[in-house]
Amino acid sequence: MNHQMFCFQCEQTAGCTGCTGVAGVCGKKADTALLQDKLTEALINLARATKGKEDRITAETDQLVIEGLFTTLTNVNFNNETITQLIQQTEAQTQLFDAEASLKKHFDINTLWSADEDIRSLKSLILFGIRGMAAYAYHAAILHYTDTHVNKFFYKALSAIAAEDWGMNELLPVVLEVGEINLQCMALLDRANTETFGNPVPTEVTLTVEKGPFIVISGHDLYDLKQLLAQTEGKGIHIYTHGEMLPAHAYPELKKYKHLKGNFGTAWQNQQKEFADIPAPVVFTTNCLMPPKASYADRVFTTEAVSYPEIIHIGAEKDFTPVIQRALELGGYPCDKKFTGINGGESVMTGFARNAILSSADLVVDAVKSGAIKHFFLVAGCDGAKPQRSYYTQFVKQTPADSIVLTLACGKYRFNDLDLGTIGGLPRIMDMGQCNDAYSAIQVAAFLAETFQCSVNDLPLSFVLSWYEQKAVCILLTLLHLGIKNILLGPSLPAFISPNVLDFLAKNYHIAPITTPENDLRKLLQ
Ligand code: SF4
Ligand code: SF3
Repeated sequence: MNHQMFCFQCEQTAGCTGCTGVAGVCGKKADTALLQDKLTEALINLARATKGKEDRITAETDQLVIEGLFTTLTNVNFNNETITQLIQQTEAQTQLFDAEASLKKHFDINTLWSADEDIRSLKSLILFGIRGMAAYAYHAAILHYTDTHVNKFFYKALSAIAAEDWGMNELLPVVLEVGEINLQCMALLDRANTETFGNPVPTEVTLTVEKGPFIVISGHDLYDLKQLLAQTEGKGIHIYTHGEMLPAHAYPELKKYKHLKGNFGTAWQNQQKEFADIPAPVVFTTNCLMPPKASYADRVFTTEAVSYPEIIHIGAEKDFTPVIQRALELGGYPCDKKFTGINGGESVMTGFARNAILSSADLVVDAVKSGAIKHFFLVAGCDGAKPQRSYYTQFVKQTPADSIVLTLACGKYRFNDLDLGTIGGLPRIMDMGQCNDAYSAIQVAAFLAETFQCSVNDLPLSFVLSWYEQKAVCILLTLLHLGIKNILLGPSLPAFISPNVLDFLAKNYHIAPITTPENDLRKLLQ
């Protein structure tokens, strides 16, 4: 492999095969990609060095592994300086377990990229899956929720990537175990979020921005939003969510802040256009950060694992003063400014997480029994730039009037501003939250299966998923671990799935690519 870089971990990878030139489609430059590879190698070496010395692993070691993995997720960190620091810290930790580690043969990630395609495929599923899971573990840890099972598994999975003589038989169980442990990790984050901020309640969120200074906050980290809300209270600054932060409006401990006003913009891939001329700063707490254009780079701030060269980073002390000052300087719009979603809607609903839906369980069950609800669709996952993604808008528009669309993650911006009406008081589109709230969807599916005494696969419930980055990979593995069949996946299949692995998934789980909304709906409603 003589490429300047090699990365194929996300859906927009060049030519649907791999980013290999001077920069990836996401804007990650070759030198940054090489440093991320080096960080991954260092994490694998650390995991191997802990073997037999697990009792010496500390909270600091766990945190480093989690942060290191999260840092290499798509659209998180473009900063060579912070990645280099993480490599150094990881190497120093490795020395604590194995002083001679530097003398021994290091794992070389190129052996992974150039391995037999099925081995490369399975090991990539493990690596990308744990990168996604690490993001969830990171958010939970910020709220002081950790799980030893989850943390231990990172070392096992990292070591599996380096296992030299492992074939399909050894690697496949680890792939499914990523899904199993990710379910525990999403449960942990669900507990962290709901015990800290309360159970989400259905909430209408306006897309209009009121006049005056405001701050836009993006990403998945609710703790960051809470700090920002507390620090801006009474300062005449309004707060608007963006992207995956939208479901924050539904949490009682966040919605109680009157200056948490609404949601700005749509999904991540539109940020370079949507942020170009806003008179306000934007804070990125996680993915998806795109390289900021010069037109708005001086208004962007990062925090936690997110970083970009020359962009101001808010450190662990969470002092948002520079953001607040920028908001006051910029001053916001002179009068209220109306925005709409991609279908022209002026507001969106969120907050239909497990607790909200299950507390209306009687309504749901009665509507199913009476035939008022004949089908559920989970149309969920990431958004992205490919034009084929309009499939998801068309699909939702064409779902029959006696069906419910459950959704989560940023792919919902394709249709969450549509008004599809209600069934027996329940809105036909219900936003369950962020990607990690796939946990809520799993709980609701399990409840329905128990109520109707059948398996989830026998419910009138179809999974129509969209993927972009590695969180979607770990969630998909969780669904496979749960034995969920007949998932439709788009807009295209991952480049790292080899034909044999795809064949295995198709035979055992009947997973298939999306086709057209008309075809797929016909098939799913049969
Ligand atoms: Fe390419 Fe995606 Fe990797 Fe970026 S993260 S370099 S777009 S495969
Ligand atoms: Fe979106 Fe980046 Fe995946 Fe959490 S914000 S779902 S793409």
